[in-house]
Amino acid sequence: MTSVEAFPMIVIPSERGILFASAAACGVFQLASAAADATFMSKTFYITTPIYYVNARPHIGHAYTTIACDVIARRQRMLGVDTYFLTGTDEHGQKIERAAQAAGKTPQQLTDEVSAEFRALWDRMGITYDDYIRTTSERHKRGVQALFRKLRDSGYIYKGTYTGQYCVFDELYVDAIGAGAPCPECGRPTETVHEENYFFKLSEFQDKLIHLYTTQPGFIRPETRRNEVLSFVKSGLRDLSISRSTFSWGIPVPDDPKHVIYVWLDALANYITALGWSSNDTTLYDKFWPANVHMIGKEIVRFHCVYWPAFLMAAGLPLPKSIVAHGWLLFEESKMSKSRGNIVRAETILDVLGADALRYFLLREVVFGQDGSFSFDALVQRYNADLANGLGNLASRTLTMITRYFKGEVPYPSASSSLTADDLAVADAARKAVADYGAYFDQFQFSRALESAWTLVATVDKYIVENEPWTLGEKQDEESRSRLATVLYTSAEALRIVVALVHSVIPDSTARIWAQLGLGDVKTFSLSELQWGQLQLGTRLGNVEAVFPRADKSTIERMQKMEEVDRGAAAVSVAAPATPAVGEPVKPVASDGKITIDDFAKVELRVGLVKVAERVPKADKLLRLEVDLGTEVCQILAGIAESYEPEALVGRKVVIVANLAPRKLRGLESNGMIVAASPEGGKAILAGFLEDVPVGTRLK
Ligand code: ME8
Repeated sequence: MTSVEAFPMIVIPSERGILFASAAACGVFQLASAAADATFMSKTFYITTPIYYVNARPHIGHAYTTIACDVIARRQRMLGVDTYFLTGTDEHGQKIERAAQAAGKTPQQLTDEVSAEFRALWDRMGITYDDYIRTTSERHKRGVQALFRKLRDSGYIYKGTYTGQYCVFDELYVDAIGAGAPCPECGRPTETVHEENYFFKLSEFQDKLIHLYTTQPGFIRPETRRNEVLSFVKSGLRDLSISRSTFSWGIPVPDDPKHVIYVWLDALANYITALGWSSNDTTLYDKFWPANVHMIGKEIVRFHCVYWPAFLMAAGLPLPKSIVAHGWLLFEESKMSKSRGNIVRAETILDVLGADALRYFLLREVVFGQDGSFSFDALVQRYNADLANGLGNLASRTLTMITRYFKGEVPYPSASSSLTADDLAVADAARKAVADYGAYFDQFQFSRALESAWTLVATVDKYIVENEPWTLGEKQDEESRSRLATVLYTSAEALRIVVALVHSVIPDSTARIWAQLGLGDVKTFSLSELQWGQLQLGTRLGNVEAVFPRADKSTIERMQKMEEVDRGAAAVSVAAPATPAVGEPVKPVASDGKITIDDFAKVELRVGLVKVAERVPKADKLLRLEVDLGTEVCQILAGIAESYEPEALVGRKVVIVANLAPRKLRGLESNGMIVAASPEGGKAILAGFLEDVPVGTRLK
């Protein structure tokens, strides 16, 4: 095989270091110069996802962050950079403890199950993580305790008393006043916490943090998030409580095991404990820390951009180079989230269209940094337009014609002297695509990077249509054969360039097209050497077959149905817990004595919010509750005083039988019944919800 010389060999600009200006838009990534940015300028590259909570199963919001990291990690590896990619699960804290309780499991059982579910999904999607950290692992616990000691020994921790509101959903101390006051972040009722705690001297880091944000503008991206954090820190920082003592599902404070370490200190430390910081083997830490990119969703910016750098500064450790916050995936107009119940599972899309379709859609459709809506219609439309009709069609027609007209061998193009303006324009478009793609990519502007690759696809399509290789193929004269060879060579070479560029985004399908081009394993290709004209003449094509079959209308309905069935199954398991109420034994039902749906409908089960809870004098087992049902507040007497402290119930959402006839207990009227499980010989466990649900909602 000879390398092509017919096209003038112009050295293309390096993929990195191209000056580049982009439109300023809210939440969109923008830096004046990729060259000035340290994020991609190291010999090694370390990228992390958030570690996901295990109180509910994964959805495409989690997949979005994980895919973005995977795409970057794969590209770094293709550029020859020694890369480490970390993901994992966040398994401690009150939220997980309660979720386990509600599911009738131990926290360890729940975390084992859900963590495995996340990992299995990433494996199924071909996510190329190098390590999967779980915060319940011994290596992590040891590292967190070492960090706590280090902060304490450096004089940044003291003991005090915290009285105030805590949002269990966000695991966040908040400035709100009064029991049940709404959390300023998520609007859910907060709980009053009065505890002796360890405090971290966050207030001492205000000036240092402001200095960090102003001297390293790339530390927080995009710009809008940096500005938000800057004004938050400028408004003043208070010391932060970093331990809890009213529950036990966490890592014990060294030398004071009555306390567990605040879940965010525990979780953030994963980024260094996974690398073996402070362990016997710090090879990975020495090689990869500081991280190049912590990728996160915008709702956890404060933890990553304020608390985390402050902890690291206090411990005398280097800071990550960049924290990159993307926007939210919305579904049915609001943030896709387990608590709202409006999630879409990745599995549905994987089953029907495959992982590449999901990866491409999320990065192409959503402007990274901004919120973006997900819909099955848009997914299928993009898939058909860009993958089936775009790249897929370009590949199949180019490769099929080479097979038909040149017996499956890449043909010789004409000598450079006889290249037409059309031929040269395609080569120029390819060079531009390589340069633009790299520059946009390094700015985290994935949708624009992909747009520039697809501009090349469109250019080649137009070139093929205008040069009609199928007409040339009918002729046998030398001139037509030579022209046909040039057109097909040019098309195949442009195809090769697109495939190499977008391999990290759609790895499976591009690996197949690469093999069909007769180029072997795309993983071994070095992206930093990508140039026009490298396709070797005489390369024998592999087996040519369609990579993206067209999706018809029924595909949308199929996916919607799959999600409906799944949601229905989840709803049934919530609505039918078959849990007898405490102190209200359910009459035994004969095994053949099934009830009808109408019988069940007579019981009005509603979501209630406990506003007041107190002991009933001289009644050891009874609590008096005032429960908000949305339309009224009712008084309920519940036999759960041996299972719950009254303070722990205020602000909690419970299931109430709302249409029970009133009755008197200890002289007090009880209007309704609270639903709980009563395991044999154990304490009562209140029925609850993993997702947030509005007060008053009927269970049916
Ligand atoms: O916050 N759109 O875990 P988490 C986009 N354990 N991204 C979304 C999303 C959506 N609708 N929903 C979730 C935690 N994500 C902590 C993190 S890190 C030390 C501890 C993604 O399970 C996004 O990355 O609530 C978001 O930040 C993360 O999942 C939150 O996951």
